[in-house]
Amino acid sequence: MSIEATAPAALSINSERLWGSLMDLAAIGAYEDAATGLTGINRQSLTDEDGEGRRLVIGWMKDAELEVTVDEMGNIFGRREGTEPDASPVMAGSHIDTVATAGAFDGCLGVLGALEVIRSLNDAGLQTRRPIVIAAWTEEEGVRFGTDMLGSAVATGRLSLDYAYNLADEAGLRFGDELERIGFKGDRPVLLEAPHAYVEAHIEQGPVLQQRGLAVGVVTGVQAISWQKVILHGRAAHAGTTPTELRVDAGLAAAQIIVQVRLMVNSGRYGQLRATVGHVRTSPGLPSVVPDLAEITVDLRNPDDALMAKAEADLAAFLAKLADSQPGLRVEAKRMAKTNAVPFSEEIQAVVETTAQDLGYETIRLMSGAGHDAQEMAAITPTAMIFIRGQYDGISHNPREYSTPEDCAAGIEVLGKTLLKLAH
Ligand code: HGY
Ligand code: MN
Ligand code: MN
Repeated sequence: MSIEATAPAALSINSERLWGSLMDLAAIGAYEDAATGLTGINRQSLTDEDGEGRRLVIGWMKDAELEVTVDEMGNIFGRREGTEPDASPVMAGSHIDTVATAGAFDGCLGVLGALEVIRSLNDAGLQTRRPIVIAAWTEEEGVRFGTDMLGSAVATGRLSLDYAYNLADEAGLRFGDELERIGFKGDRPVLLEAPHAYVEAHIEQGPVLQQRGLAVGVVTGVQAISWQKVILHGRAAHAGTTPTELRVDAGLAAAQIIVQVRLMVNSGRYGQLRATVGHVRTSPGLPSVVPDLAEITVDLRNPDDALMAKAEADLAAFLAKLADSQPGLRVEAKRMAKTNAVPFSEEIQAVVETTAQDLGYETIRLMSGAGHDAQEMAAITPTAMIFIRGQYDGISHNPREYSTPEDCAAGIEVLGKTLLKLAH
């Protein structure tokens, strides 16, 4: 498929307006973060706060004269008509749901940046041949219902609507019911017709651009992701009277797994494997009771699919052996999420790169350590991403996440000019 890349007309991003929208959205779900002393954001998907954020963004989309639709997964689309309405649209977007300890930029910069491009096109009275559609995808983070990129994965056919509707959060609330409860179970059919191209702007969430002194980066793809929940069943017993040899200590088994995944990373046998046990819960959670239940999550990341498969297989073998280490211990592993490494379109990367350079931004190409909706869109259309420099070593999933107004404007200017080229 040919990517028309012609010089775009003049487009100027309103940096203050972009920053104002980012801060207004960040106010929804804001909380005082004790760990950092900063204001964090907790706007997890399908909560009341998410509903409020969605309604705010939809209001802005309508103010920008976009035709707004909501699909069966609650994915929100805003369409700006082109001079050729039948031409397949150029899409841009990201997500506005957050982890529980978020900053103001992860996902939101991509959605509000795409909205700023629309606002700037309106200001300039610019028409594009192709329609432009901006998207806010549901449950990208996956931290509430346990599967990341959920909305975009169903829209592109990787996961089913039924699978998504039946996911439940820690309190047992079903995704489908929560979607209905906040009023975002839309009637637009969820399976998305392939657009002409998809471009996502996102804060880098890593240290590379800051280390290189660059505002903008061209993303080559996303590494593989594996999430699993491991549940360890032991036997509750008195912490004082029970001899060690009679114990079936679920907490000990959990600790052994936490150490084992770090030993795997350090072994070098799995390439650039990264491993995180982010959630640890023991029950009954009392100082004088040997835990009979432990639940942990294991997040593995690897740019190499084969080495990811090797890591998963070796971890599974370790879990099987672990059960023998304490007679009576039962080990249960449940798949939460799994995506292979995804390369982005060379053509779209080239359009982003030349656009940035024509605007005077030096760029590098880099792989994404984090998952993004763009990796789902890459299955149905030529796709790439624009990374925007984060400060403080690019910390993210933390209230310290920060990008400057200048860098945000730079990245969204590149997004705008890229969309103009693709929609020409
Ligand atoms: O976990 C991730 O990589 C993304 O933030 N959902
Ligand atoms: Mn994100
Ligand atoms: Mn995230």
